[in-house]
Amino acid sequence: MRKQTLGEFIIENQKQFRYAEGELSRLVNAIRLAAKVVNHKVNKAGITDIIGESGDLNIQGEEQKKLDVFANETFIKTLSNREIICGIASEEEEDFISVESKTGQYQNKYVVLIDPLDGSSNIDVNVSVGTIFSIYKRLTPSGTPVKLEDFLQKGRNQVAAGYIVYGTSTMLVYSTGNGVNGFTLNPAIGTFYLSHPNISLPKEGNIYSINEGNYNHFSDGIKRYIKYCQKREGNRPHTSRYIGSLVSDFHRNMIKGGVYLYPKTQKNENGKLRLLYECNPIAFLAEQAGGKASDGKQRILDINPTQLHQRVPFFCGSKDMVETIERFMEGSGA
Ligand code: P6P
Repeated sequence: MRKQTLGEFIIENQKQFRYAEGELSRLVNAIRLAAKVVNHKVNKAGITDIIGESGDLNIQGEEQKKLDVFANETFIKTLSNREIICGIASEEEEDFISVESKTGQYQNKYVVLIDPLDGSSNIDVNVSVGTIFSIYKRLTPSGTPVKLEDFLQKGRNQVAAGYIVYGTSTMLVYSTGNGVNGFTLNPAIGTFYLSHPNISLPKEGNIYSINEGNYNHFSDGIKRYIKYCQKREGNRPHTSRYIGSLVSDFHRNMIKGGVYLYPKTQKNENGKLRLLYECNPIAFLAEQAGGKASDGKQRILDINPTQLHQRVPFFCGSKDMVETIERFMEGSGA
């Protein structure tokens, strides 16, 4: 039986979208288009001059690779030209961007936060990378320029979130609050097909993803958890898998079960991952699929943001595994 396309899925599920006047559908369609454009470039990165350093530094002070710049510009342009959003924030932009509508007003109701190309340090070594997006309704009055408060919302206010993983195949995985669905791109015809309906994140798992190179800088609780995973007692063999690309590590854990950890370290005392456009959207998807996401103490989606690019410690994936980590971090062990 032919698989449903993303376009058909959006129309069929239109009624389920909160605020279902159709803008959110158009917004997902705009993300679909931008994803195809970026995918085309990512797949050609090895044979065009776009690979490698662009010479610029992004606001994180990191070498900005040309694909980073291209992905950032593509998503901002595609999302801004569709009369859907009134503001956008990006990992690659120091400040948020107000988006006027064609009438010169700011009637559109959604704001988007994106990490346009997460894991970009992997590009030159042909390892998968991803785009992460998070969507909210604005809080400030329609018809006025957006304000920082429109972006500094708790993750539980998200109306939609998702990622694109540019891997062995390109997938768009997203949720509008009614479960998580995955769509795989058929590059021959440029169409996304529903390949992973109603993704359920296994409650248990035996894969842990962490950069063990930071071991000496982890808290005692995290060190004990890593040793617990490495102990082979009974039928509990854990496997360590770390791609160095959040979207890819999380996507695998969504399908197979497992947990991703980015604790605080001496170098990153609040962890490395960004709350607003990495942790919140991934946490939203994890919970929608039956998983869990915490900063070691509290639910990620309950954190009250204070800065656009703030970092938080991040533990996300199979519910039982996240809860085990929380117990190790409070000192009570497995
Ligand atoms: P480290 C990529 O820069 C990223 O934000 C995530 O995609 C990835 O999981 C993590 O950082 C890798 O960080 O410090 O282990 O290289």
